[in-house]
Amino acid sequence: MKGAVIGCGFFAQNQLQAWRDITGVEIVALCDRDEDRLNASAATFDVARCYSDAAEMFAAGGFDFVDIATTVESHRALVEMAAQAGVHIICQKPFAENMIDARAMVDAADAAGKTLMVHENFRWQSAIQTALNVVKSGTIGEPFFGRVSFRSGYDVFSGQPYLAEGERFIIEDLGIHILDIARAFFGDATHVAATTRRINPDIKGEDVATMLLTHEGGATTVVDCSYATRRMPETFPQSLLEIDGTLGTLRLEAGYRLTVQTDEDTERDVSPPLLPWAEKPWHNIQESVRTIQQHFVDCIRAGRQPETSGADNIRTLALVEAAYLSAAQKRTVALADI
Ligand code: NAD
Ligand code: 89V
Repeated sequence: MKGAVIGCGFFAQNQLQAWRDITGVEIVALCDRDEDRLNASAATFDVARCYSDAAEMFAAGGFDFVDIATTVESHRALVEMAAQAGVHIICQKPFAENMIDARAMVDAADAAGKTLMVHENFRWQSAIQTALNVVKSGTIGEPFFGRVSFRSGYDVFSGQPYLAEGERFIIEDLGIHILDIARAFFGDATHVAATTRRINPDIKGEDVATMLLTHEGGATTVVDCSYATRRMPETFPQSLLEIDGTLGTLRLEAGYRLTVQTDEDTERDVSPPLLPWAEKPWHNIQESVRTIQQHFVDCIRAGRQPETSGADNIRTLALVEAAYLSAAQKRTVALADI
């Protein structure tokens, strides 16, 4: 399978590393408007075809899928271009700037008969997958309460300076992953109530968000995110879990410690492996990049819809929109109204 990557920035380096690990995949073309970044990635990953204009790259063709690793404002145009060109698409989160764009992107891929998957990788982290398997096995019974928590003081702005500049920050960039994890465990939500705060005076958007979700099955979850939490040991980029079920409880605690309490108590270390190209503390995220990209390829080969397809991710994006609306209007928001 031949692929092309658009966007050779901060995070694409992980995606390019992961593509090298996937059997039967070759990245044959790269595109970035920034020539320095384009040339540096082409040299590191030994890719001969380089473009500064995505339209030119699609016109030249010669690949089966495109990996869109740019920031959100370019996603709709690039997804539509890719659908027109008749290639499968994997697109970074946040999927779109708004629901109208997201729906148009899904429609474009459907009309072309091509797979569209969102690179929503946090649910693919191995610790989260292990916890999901425990819950799915029924060990703790019917889950009725959850907390998915990400609290950190890590400086994300040095690697991703644009995160300090947007009107929106933590819900759109990080909360989107944490909300998606809540969906993976508890299914879709019907209502959201949220509060937001900005603690760091040097950024424009909110860096603290607390969201209360009512799920279709009746469960309640608390999804809380902060980049203003100074705590040692620093847990970036771990998502911590508290899940209470009718037969027991599951906790994923700092340091990747998974405890399951039922009639029997178990505790295990579910630390992610450190891939040869990965670096702590990002190794948790980096491993999930390889897993989600493998999932994309497996789904195309088998003719299946990916778990985190565009159509699925619209429902995570709706939670983001609902949380911002709830915080702005200080009221509970029904997902049906988004
Ligand atoms: P970045 O700004 O470092 O890189 C983006 C690159 O895309 C830039 O080099 C830019 O020149 C290029 N670009 C933008 N629009 C383009 C266009 N139309 N044509 C060609 N090139 C274009 O950004 P980043 O930090 O790498 O983030 C990229 C995306 O990855 C964001 O959506 C971000 O939210 C996401 N991200 C995801 C994770 C994760 O774990 N899933 C982690 C970090 C970032
Ligand atoms: O995953 C992300 O989107 C990143 C980070 C983990 C730093 O929030 O932006």
